[in-house]
Amino acid sequence: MKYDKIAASVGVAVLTSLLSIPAQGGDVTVSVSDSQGLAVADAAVYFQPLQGRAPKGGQKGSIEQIDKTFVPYVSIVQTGTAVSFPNKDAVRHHVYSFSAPKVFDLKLYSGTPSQPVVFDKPGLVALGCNIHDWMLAYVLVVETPWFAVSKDRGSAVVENVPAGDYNMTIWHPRMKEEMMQQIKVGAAAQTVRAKVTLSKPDLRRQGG
Ligand SMILES: [Cu+2]
Repeated sequence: MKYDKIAASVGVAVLTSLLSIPAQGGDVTVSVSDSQGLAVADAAVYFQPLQGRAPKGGQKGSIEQIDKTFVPYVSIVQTGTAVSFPNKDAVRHHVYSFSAPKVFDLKLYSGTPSQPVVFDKPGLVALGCNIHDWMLAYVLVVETPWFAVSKDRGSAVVENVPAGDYNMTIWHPRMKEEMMQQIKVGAAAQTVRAKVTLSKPDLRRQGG
């Protein structure tokens, strides 16, 4: 996905509208667009409650290598999540991270390494491959179970968010810094529109 013209300022506009039927925990759809109004995919969105603490979690995740590309490009997981790295290619990969929240090294392998990687500290982790320099992906590790990544049409659906006040944070590889906004979640499903400024280049390159 290409975004060619980028506004200089960090512009943020959030608009909330109530939509659907009341439920115990409402789904919150965050619709992410850039300064030109184009849908932004691969934006990681998470909600942290202003009162109380988010329940602990940590599930299982997976990041595949397909056609010498990490799929998905952006993942968001809760602290404690075990992520496996299935290699779907005929060539071997060597996946690593030098990022402080999780330094690891999965030496040259085919198939799926037997031990998943447990992301046990919050923060941003960049992934690379020693063999294929252009391979790049991100794992954002957060201390909340309420998160999602936006799809091609810019929508990130955060499911079953209990009513209350939250800090909503949005991060994208092309944003200079995270965007934070306080939002009120009601009993009903709702949609939040968020405008982000993509001022950094896309660092992904095509490989051979
Ligand atoms: Cu590789």
